[in-house]
Amino acid sequence: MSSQESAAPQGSESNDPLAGVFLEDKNKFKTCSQIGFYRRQKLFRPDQSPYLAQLSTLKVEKGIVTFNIIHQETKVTLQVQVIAIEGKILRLKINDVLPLKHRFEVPDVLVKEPTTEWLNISQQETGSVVLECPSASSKVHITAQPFSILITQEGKALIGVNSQGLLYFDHLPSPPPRSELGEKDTEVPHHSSEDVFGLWKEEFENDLDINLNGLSVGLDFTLHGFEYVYGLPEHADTHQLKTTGENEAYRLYNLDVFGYPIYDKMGIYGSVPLLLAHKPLHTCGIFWLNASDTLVEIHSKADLQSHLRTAAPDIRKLRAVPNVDVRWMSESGIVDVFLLLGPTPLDVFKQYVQLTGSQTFPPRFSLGYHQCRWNYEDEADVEAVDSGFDEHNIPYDVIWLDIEHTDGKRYFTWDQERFPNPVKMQEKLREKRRKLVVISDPHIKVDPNYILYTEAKEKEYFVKDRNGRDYEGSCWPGVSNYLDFTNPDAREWYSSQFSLDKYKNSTDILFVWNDMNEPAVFKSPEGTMPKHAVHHQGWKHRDVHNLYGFYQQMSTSEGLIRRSGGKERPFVLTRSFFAGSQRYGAVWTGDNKAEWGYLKISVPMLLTLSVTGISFCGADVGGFVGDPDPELIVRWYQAGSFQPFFRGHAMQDTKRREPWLFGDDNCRLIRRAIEERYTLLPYWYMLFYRTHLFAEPVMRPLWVEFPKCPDAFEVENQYMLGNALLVAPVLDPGVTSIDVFFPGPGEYWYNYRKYKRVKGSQRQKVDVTLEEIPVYQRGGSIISLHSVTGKSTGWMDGSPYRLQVALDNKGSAVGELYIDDGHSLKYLHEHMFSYRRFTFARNVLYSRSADNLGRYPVDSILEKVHVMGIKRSPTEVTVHSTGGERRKVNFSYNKGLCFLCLENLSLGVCSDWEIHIA
Ligand code: NBV
Repeated sequence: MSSQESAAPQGSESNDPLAGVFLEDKNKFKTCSQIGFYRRQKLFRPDQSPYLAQLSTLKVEKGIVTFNIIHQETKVTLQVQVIAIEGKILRLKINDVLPLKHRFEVPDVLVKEPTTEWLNISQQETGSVVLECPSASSKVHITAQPFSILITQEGKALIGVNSQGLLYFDHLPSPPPRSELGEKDTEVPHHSSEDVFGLWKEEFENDLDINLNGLSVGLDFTLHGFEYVYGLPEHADTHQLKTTGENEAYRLYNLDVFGYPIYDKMGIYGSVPLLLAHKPLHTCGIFWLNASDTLVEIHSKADLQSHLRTAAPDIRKLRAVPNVDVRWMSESGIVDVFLLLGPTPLDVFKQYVQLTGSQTFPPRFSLGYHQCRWNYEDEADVEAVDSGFDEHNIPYDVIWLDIEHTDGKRYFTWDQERFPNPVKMQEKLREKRRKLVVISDPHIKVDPNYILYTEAKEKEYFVKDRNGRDYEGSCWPGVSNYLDFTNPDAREWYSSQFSLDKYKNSTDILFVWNDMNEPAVFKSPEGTMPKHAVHHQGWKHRDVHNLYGFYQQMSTSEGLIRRSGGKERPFVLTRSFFAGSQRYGAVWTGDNKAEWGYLKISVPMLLTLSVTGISFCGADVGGFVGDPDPELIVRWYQAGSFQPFFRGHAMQDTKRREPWLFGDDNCRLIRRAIEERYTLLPYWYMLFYRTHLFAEPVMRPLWVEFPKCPDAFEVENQYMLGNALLVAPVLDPGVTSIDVFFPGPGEYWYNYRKYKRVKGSQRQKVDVTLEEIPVYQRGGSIISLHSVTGKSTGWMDGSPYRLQVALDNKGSAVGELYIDDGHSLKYLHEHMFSYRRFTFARNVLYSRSADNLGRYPVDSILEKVHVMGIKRSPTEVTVHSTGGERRKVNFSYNKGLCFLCLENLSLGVCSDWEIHIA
């Protein structure tokens, strides 16, 4: 079926398999009160914890502390483990002592089994034990009755665990018999009481989900002295997490929500169960390693003094206000939680990355502009769009093909009528050093003539239904089976499909886009796979749901690496993700709309992804659903140009929107926005290298760069790119000025394009025109830029550089530049890179190596240096190169702006030299 038939408009006939697919209807998704484990856990009231720690069972083995806790009514015993991990991380695991059934423990997300450190018993009394973790300068206070834990640092309360007594652990057996619930099945337990509250079954959209194993878990945490919490993507909501109301929670459940509502806590495409808490002198994090449906409640400044009355006296006096209380509830699995103790934001990012891995270092082309549409119809269309960019002198790097390029939505194939000669098409793109990205979804058409289907079926690589047959769902190709990416063999097999000999008509300039991998299933409850579907080793879909997209992207990215014989960096975009997805590529925020509200919310959404490890993220420029007016699209290009993943995309049946279709003036503005991206590419590339190496997010909320400045904690319409650029996108129509907050007492900020200085720690009304969005460079930074742009990033290889130096109030600045071949893994295996540091101090600009291991030969030229903040006109400027050579340099100086401009420098951008300003 072609897409023209498949893109059913709203309200189409109900016998149409796609009816309702494009319907924006929140009722298609569960609210908290429609979720059984939520209802069960909410019966539990705070301050009545039934658990008692049996401290006599406490033992320390290889630094790991283990003890039992007992449910005083049911007498069920659980085991608690407290583990100190190098780098100031504490891990807490709670699991059955004698399991009737093993619970799912999330595999493959942690990059390795964490290295443990020593925990000692420092104090033991009746009813309490204090453990000391010298490496994290913290103590763990365990109270027996009721069971709770308090982490302190330097004598101050930091994180309380179960301090509200909400530890929840479903024990087996407990629910009523299946016969009473109306379904025959093979799962375990027996019980006689009635399911009066509907606690063990959910009826939703004609699906009866009976979860008699009911392995739900939950726990509460108190963040002492904290007011600001962030994280927990993905929600179309503010960056700062808000207090949740009655029957409300942030849901982490990966769902395909077409045209998702904004300012909403419902779960959308991906999940990272990481929450960050910040106050002026401390940042910490809670990483809840659980891949099942998860709900998180947040309450601030709750008065919890009452339960502390029962705590040991030394704990009571440690209490600080204000507090944030966070309650996690998950449908299955165990309690496995990592407390990242900080204390700085960067420390927390490092701690998280140490556990889950860092952002993969992307090939340079992927930092350029991407042009996508559902769909570029055929080869002629691709060629026309590609040359349109050249005709209008707009740089771009990648053209994308959506589902219609395939033969009937059979991925890894081509529609032979529309794309009769894909290799030739790719070769033409290659000539301009451009690339192609094609889509590859996880559903596989049930078709005995489709080799992918027959092979996967024979090898048993599909997810099963509860009756043991291959699970069938409906998606783009019609009836489909779903690859079981949780099976390592299936992943390996899927990876191998990307090899050039298997994937017919693919070339090495073809990269991949994984869509619909929540997974999306039409006409199924919540548009996804039923929770009772069965995966590898018998795990239920409910256990692994949030991992599905993570695994597909893992397998795709490994496939692309293998295709190149282990030599090239892959590029894979995914819609669904989990903790650790940063290791495999980029993420985008799915089906947004061509409305100002969606442009506005793209900023907090991307900031949240960025602080939870996923630096390479972006939102569809222009908005996917609907038609943007010219002002909106211009503003969106200007914003997108300063966001990490920069792709224009549009839904089928929207008006064509290549930049030149908006008239000459708007086309000029869009060109300008894209050119600014290409000019700044050296800075972007360096930021990605640093996020890969040092875990620093590329796009940063102001609180990360100004952690001591409370005025910055709530700002989410501006952000920093690295530590040097402050970006204030225009997010509303028709405005002639915007309010910009310049953070940091003592900081200098310089207009990025016009060099005028503004002092920090103030708000200013800044005039704006449609020409550009306000961007400022921070005093004390040096950024590297290209001085000219070209057709594509590859085209600009070796093009000249310019340094933009912004002096701080001491007349100093520092910045870095990273260069390599832009695509291979040689930077990693052969030190084929050049990493440079530029320092400006006492009127001398130095160029030195930042890493002497680098041995990549660079012959690019540094053409210009611009210095902002030079207080008087120099009398002479000289260049000193290695080997003692000295020469004078021409300069111009603008007194009003304190701006010095050096041109025609002709210095090796990666050589050692000094520029002396006398
Ligand atoms: O493959 C078609 C679209 C794609 O263009 C979009 O980017 C994805 O988010 N896809 C969703 C499926 C259909 C959405 C209505």
